[in-house]
Amino acid sequence: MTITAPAEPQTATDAAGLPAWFTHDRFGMFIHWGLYALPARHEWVKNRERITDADYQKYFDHFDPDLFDAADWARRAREAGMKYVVLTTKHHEGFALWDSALTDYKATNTRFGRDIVREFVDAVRAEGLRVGFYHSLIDWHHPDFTVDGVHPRRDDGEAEIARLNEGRDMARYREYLHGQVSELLTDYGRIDYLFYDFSYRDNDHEDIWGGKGRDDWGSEELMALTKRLQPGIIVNDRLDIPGDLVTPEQYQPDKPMEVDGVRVPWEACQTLNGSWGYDRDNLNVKSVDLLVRMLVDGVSNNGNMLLNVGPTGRGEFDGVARSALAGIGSWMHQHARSVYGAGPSEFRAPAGTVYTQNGNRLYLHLFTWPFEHVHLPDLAGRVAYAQLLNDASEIHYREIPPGTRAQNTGLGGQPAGTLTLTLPIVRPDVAVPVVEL
Ligand code: H79
Repeated sequence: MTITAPAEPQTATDAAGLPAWFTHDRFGMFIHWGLYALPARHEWVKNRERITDADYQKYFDHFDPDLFDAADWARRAREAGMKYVVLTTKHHEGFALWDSALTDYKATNTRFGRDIVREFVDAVRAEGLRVGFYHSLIDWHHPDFTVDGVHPRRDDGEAEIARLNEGRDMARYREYLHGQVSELLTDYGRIDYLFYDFSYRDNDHEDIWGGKGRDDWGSEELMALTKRLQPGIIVNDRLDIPGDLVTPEQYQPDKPMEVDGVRVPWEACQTLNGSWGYDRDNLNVKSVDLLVRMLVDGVSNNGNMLLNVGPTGRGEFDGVARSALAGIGSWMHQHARSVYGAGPSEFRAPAGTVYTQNGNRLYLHLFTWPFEHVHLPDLAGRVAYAQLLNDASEIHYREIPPGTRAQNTGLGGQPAGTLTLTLPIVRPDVAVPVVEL
């Protein structure tokens, strides 16, 4: 087995104590790939459609992604402006994308026969990007993973659950879970990020709905193991114990997130069409404009965006994903400065706009394009120069100095302290125009 050279160590931490790259880089790629790419109708298909192991076996038998090219994935991530890439090493279906010694249910035992995780980490590092793993806590394949409920709810439910769980033993599953994580964090060089998914125990309503949580996963031990094998790794918050960041899913926070009144790093994971796995017939796709707005809106609220791609059963990004990534990349090419290293601003942005700030640079993102003027409260006397970011063309502005009495300035009676930009009539032809101040 070849041991891949670790990426250069990164020890600098940000205010939250996180490796600083994470809140600096802001934008990553999520990749959901597994046997569910073949049915091509959502990664939860086995559960949703109650597909038995025997019936699901055909996807294992026919898994042969001949067009898989990790270098192509990594290059498209970099060209989109993404700085880290997170791959599903195992999703809930239980299929391992690497050559795990602890199971036969793995990519290397399919017709395809290759260690996908190995090719992935090598390719991602070769593009200068950070390596992240997603690992499912849930496992619908493992014989020791206990059943939580029966569907539909029925009177003999308790007895049926007991019958289904005969011979199942979560202690043995825990050992398997920790063992597989050890393999992933030992054999693939430096890993920068780990996304565990997910706990669904309602600790406040155990009597109504138990579900699985920290005791089932052995979360404290698993977290300690993770940090011991990979010092400096960033771990998410889905082990039912606190993590290094919080991970809203397909949800866009509208303000900086806090835990116990303290601002915390967060990352919104988002899909292109609502599905994580490749979903052929789901064309409910977010536009490039919307995706860029989601990214900068997140940064303005101190968050990252982890944008998902679900490669096809042949191993490629489909046309929908490619064009979305290319569109975002062309915006990032000119506007990355308003994203990398940027965060919330103390200033109040006018309606329909979003600020991000990096040091003394303020970035005004215009989600709509006004007629000529945009009025920026409290900025009079504080701006040395203004330009459009896409082409560095100068933007003129007028100011009403703080303390000035209300007057007819020709600027619609704006309050003192307002700085008014004069924009060109024609909106720049970019997803979201940005003025740098
Ligand atoms: O991997 C992606 C999704 O497959 C996974 N997380 C992202 C990153 C995810 N899928 N669903 N969820 C997260 C939340 C779903 C919760 C529920 Fe349920 C599933 C509610 C009902 C079914 C689990 C089982 C919780 C309650 C019952």
